Parts: sequence; structure tokens; C-alpha cells
Amino acid sequence: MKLLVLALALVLATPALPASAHPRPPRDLRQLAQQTGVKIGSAVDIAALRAESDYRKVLNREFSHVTAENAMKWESVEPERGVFTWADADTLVENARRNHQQVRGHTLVWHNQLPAWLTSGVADGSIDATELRKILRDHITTQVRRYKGKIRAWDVVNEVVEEDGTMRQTLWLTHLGPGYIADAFRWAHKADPHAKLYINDYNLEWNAPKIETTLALVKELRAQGVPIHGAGFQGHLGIQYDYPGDWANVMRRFADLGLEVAVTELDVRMVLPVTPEKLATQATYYSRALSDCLSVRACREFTVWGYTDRHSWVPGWFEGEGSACLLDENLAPKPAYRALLNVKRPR
Ligand code: 9MR
Repeated sequence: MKLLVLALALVLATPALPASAHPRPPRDLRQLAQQTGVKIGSAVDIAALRAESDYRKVLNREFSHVTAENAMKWESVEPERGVFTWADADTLVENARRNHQQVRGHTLVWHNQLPAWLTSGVADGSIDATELRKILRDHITTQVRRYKGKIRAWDVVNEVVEEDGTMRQTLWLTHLGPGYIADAFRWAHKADPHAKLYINDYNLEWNAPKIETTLALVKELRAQGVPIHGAGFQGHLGIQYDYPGDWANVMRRFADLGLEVAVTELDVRMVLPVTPEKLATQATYYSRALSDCLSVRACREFTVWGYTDRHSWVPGWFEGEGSACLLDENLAPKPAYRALLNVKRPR
């Protein structure tokens, strides 16, 4: 009894700290997003969303933002000219609505995953430049209008700058000239004036020529009054390369132009086999990326390119590499997941 009284007296005598001094660590990524104010997202594999209840459950529990990994790309939504297949994209948007997730639309103008009718028509000359411009305008207008009010942010143009800082010679640039970029943003804005419109790229975290050209492009577009609101950093990293230590500064340079920024496709691959050391290094890359985002006021979203090694583009693209995601094939959290939960917004 005496002991109990003593313990009680001790508890009562301990001055209460303000709640912010020892906040409870978040239970999951959704709570982390609430605590930090940055939405945490994942790319979504629609087949898995439909067929795998465990995948669906974890996605909807953990993530407050989603991006269709492939379902909104042009070849997915208009595989034949004039034949639209929205079912997968609709499924993602509807699942997001039911689970209070915001959506990133990915992607309106890209040089990959274009439908064959389009690329072959341009190649054989049956689609000329005037028609191509109209096709692009219709594509953007149709898709953005369909999801008006349901997509927080669109990747309007994806990967338009080369590694050496020149503009990428895509079918769009060679046939329509550089003005297609401003046009794309204007058409998207007209179709949904409230969506945030992004330019998105990889290696923008560290590659100086790409960074400078992209900044100059954004500056020029803003000067012309083009509705561009965000810069997306894909963030396809690997632990065999140094972490891009200047990333937060690069984000700040875009923010200084009046843009919001986002991490849009983060993953951190490794050369297999997996070892505890590699997983520990991977965890530091993930948590540094989140810390970088949280250190920049304009960083609004932190999205990973798939959350489980069960569905990741990495092994199919980089021979001998893998294990790039936060959760393993069985949806068990890896050290990187736990590391994220411990990241705090800097004061
Ligand atoms: O993850 C996507 C993969 O399933 C597709 O086969 C691939 C085709 O190009 O695209 C992948 O996603 C890419 C994204 O759309 C744009 N940035 C790079 C991503 C990884 O390649």
C-alpha cells in the first residue's frame, strides 16, 4: 500500500510536459501523414487492388494519396483510336474516394506507353502535325474533364528534359515544337481549373543540367502566365549510389519560383541478395527523403512507387536488383517502413 501511495505521489509530482514535447509515434503512415501535414502516397497496381484483399487492405490503411501506376497512361485509356477503356482508372478513383485518399493523375503527356495507333500513325505520316496537336488537346481535355474535382494533382508533362539538359526529342517536340508544353498545361487547366498541374521527372533530385533546364523552363512558363503549379521528383534511388544530398535545396529552388513540390515515385533499390546491412542503408535513404520533403514548406506529397516488393517495377527493369519497397512480398514492414514512422517535421 505504502509503495502504491509513493508511486502515485511520484506520478503526481512529475510536471506534465506539453503534448508536443513527447508526441506519440504514429501508428502507421496515415497517422504520420496527419501528424506531419504531408500526404503519404503509393502507386497502385489495379489488378492487385482488385484481386488481392491483403494488398487492398494495407493500401487503404496506410496511404492517404494514390497514383495509378499504369492505368491512366494513354495506352491504357485509349488503346484503339476513339475506344476508351476507363474501367481501371475509374476503379482507382472510386477506391480512393471511399478510403479518403487524394489522387495524383499520371500522366498526360509522355513519350512512353503511347498507344500503337498514335505512334504508328505519326511514323507513317497518316497523322500530320495539325492533327497530332488536335489529338493531344482532345486527349488532355477528355481525361482531365472525366476526373474533374477528383484529382488533386496531374503530372501534365513527364520526363521532358534529357540528362544532358537538352529538351528530350520526343514525338511531341519534333512534330509540335516546344510550344506543346505550354499548350498542355493550358488545356489541362481549362478542363479542371482546381487541379494542381505538375512537371515531373527522374534524376531531378541531383542532375545539374536537368535541374537547370527544368528551372529555366518553369521560369519561362510562369513568365508567360502558363498555369504550372508543381514540380514532381520521381526519386528512383538505389543504395549503390550516393543519396542525393542536395535534394532539399533543389526542392527549395523550385519552391522559390512559386511552385509546390512533391516526391512522386520514390523507391530505393539494391543489388540482390538482400542483407540486414542493405536494408538498414535503404531505411536511411527513405527517411532522408521524407526529412528532405518535410524540411521544405512547399513539399506537399510523399509518394512511393509501389509499397510492396510483391508488385514492383524494379526486378523487371534492373537485372539482379530488387527489394526496393517499404514492405516485403508478404506485406511485412521492412526497416525502411519503421524508419519513416520515426521521422519528425523539423521545427
Ligand atoms: O512502374 C511502371 C511499369 O509498370 C511500366 O512497365 C513502365 C513502362 O514505362 O512504367 C513504370 O512507371 C514509370 C512511371 O510511369 C514514370 N517514371 C518512371 C516509372 C518507372 O519506370
